[in-house]
Amino acid sequence: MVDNPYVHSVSFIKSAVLPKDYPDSDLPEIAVAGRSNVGKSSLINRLVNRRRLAKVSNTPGRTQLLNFFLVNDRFVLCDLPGYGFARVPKKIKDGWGRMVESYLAERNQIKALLILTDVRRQPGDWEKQMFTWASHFGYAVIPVATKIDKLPVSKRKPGIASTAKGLGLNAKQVVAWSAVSGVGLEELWARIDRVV
Ligand SMILES: Nc1nc2c(ncn2[C@@H]2O[C@H](COP(=O)(O)OP(=O)(O)OP(=O)(O)O)[C@@H](O)[C@H]2O)c(=O)[nH]1
Ligand SMILES: [Mg+2]
Repeated sequence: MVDNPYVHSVSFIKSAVLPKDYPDSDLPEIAVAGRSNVGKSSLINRLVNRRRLAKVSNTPGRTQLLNFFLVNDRFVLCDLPGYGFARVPKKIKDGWGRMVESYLAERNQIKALLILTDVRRQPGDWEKQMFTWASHFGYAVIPVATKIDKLPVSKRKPGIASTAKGLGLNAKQVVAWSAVSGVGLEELWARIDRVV
């Protein structure tokens, strides 16, 4: 991948499920949340300019642990497992809820939650739940509409507007994003800079 002016170093720290296994760090942390297959791992890779740092898959439910990455020796990104993959057994789904909820509740260094929604789908109760959790725990929210490249250019603005409306926001608050074309990269870095 070509050089990305925002990144000078990045590394995988570790995976974890339980709080006792979270990395020992007091750097500001940013969590990446969204439904399964929405493009969380792809967003991380594009953001830090690495093809295969976070595992990307066509099979939803690929990321099943909390994965932590150190960026620019300045902040930590946490790739959360996707919510709501239909073929995952109920027991694992309940486990997902507990894992993510205890992470959000106990990880004091979280500064912001990136909430991803596919621009082609209306945000639902789950996304609203994440907004509620974020404000409950006092985290900034950075809403991101992913896969904008999948819409023809003429449908992009309306797509963002409808995502924003579904989240109770105005269009300017939502970052239009494509991990394929790099749309949104500058905007997302600016928002991250503001919180870390
Ligand atoms: N066209 C397009 N495809 C994307 C984009 N982002 C992700 N994808 C594709 O969407 C699929 C899922 O991407 P992932 O990044 O693995 O999604 P995820 O949210 O991490 O998925 P889980 O870990 O299963 O929750 C892959 O086939 C990606 O190549 C994007 O911006 N544009
Ligand atoms: Mg993933």
